[in-house]
Amino acid sequence: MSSAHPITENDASKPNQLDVVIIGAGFSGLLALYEMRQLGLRARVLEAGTGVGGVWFWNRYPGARCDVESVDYSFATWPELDQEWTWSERFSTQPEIEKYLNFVADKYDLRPDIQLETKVTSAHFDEAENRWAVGTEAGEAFSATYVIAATGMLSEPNWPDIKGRDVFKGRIEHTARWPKDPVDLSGDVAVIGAGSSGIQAIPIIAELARSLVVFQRTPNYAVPADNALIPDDVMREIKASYPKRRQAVRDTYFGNMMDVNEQSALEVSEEEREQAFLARWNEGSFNVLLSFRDLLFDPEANKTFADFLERKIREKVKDPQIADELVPRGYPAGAKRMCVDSGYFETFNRDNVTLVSMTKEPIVEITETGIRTDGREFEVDTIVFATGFDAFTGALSRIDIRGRDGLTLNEKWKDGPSAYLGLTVSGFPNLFIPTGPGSPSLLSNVVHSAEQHVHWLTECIRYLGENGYNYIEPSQEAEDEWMALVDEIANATLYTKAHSYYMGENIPGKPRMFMAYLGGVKPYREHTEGIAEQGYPTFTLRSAGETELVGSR
Ligand code: NA7
Repeated sequence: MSSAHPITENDASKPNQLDVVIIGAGFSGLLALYEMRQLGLRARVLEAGTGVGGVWFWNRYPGARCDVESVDYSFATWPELDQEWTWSERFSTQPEIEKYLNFVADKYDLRPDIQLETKVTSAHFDEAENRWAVGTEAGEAFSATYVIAATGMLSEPNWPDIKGRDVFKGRIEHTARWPKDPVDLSGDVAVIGAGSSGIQAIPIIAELARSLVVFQRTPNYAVPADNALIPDDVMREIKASYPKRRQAVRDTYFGNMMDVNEQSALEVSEEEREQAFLARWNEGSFNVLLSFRDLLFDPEANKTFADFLERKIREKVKDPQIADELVPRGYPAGAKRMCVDSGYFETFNRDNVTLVSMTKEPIVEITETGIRTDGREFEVDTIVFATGFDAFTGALSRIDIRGRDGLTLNEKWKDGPSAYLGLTVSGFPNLFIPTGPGSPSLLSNVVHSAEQHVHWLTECIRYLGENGYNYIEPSQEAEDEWMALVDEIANATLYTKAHSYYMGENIPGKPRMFMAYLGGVKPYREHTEGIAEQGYPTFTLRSAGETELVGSR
């Protein structure tokens, strides 16, 4: 597939002079490396971790697993990989996903161009040179025409500012930075946070620990995963029809095989509604969210859904007072990220588990021996922060990114992130941000969306090369229009009615805005492909002259 491209002169004495620097070795980064090589470009992945996997490298806490079905939460790029790899469970565990990504790295011989333990700290665009200067924590310097910031939207852990964290004499871990060596959870354990990570970890920690105390700020809606091993014959059938399945997923709303019931929740009888919810509930995972078309649009329809979910919590939790604490209130069901659980609510029936509702009993401080609330003191050996991420912008904001005229990305995004198509940024030429803010990203099957972005940017870089260009930057006008559309679509839904990380609200001081495109992966793909087909009319394309057209490597 090699073709003539403006690539960096291949000078063996300058190994860090590249065509493309890719930051991060998760799903996006690995695929981007493969694709850049297919274009004949010299690319290197710089990855902070000691292994590949991105979010699936770092999030190795007990119970970590995906909650989109593995057969869809995987690369569609390589039909041969679909046949070769066999998922064991409907929702695979972190070790299996990490193994898969390592398998991909080996199968496509990606490792020679992946530099581990390399934390990128700066990326400055030099307009005269038409190159990005990329710096690392260890002081290494790289130079590249293009930067693909495959840093992930859930990669920078949120460490809330709770007084006394540094005085605690026991062990503190964060779900998003869980160590590779085993963590002894047999003693008294506290978990702070009850989002997806907490909800996955808590049932398992409860079984391991002598005692577990869960500090919950906002109760979350959770639906059962209904996880199971995938029987051999089912996997055979999936493999036989994989090409069709992969194709079908492209035309869905969320990028997975779930379909929306086009009825309104309000147009059916109460009994029919209950049956519809139950049928989807029994299918497991997010299916129940799509029981009716208007659950995330109409407050009244949403109320029927919230009531159903509340009944389910009360069925599972024996103590009505504890159930009461676990029932979410004050925001539409599904407007915060729905969690997918395996025995979460039932965990609160155990004698060794205590729930502390932080709205009533806030944490005052962490002490040398545990956690003190304004009413009690809990002595623990281990504190687990399951407090999530500085989502969408956290990883990028910690890199000193400077575009044209020295403009920093943090300055540009001080009122909230703005990215044309959620992938490129005006003022920051030749920078691509797979699954970036303003794209379907975390509001879709993120692996599907990562792949779509990487394929799109690969076609874009190919087009540039084939037409003698090496500079691309979206217009500010197009970017503004795009972000207005993202906002308009979000405001037509109930997503903006909850305090959530989608809105930046889990991080004090972060601008409040909905950070994903909610129009669905199919319209998004069609729109972005249309722009490519028209020759990128909303971008400035040019040749910066400096890099020579020297052909493929
Ligand atoms: P989430 O979903 O952001 O959950 C974090 C949890 O931590 C949530 O319950 C938060 O409560 C809680 N939290 C955050 N800050 C605090 C403070 N200061 N005090 C107490 N509790 C706090 O992150 P996860 O890691 O669980 O899941 C992230 C994604 O990973 C998930 O959506 C999937 O895509 C996989 P809050 O709700 O903010 O009141």
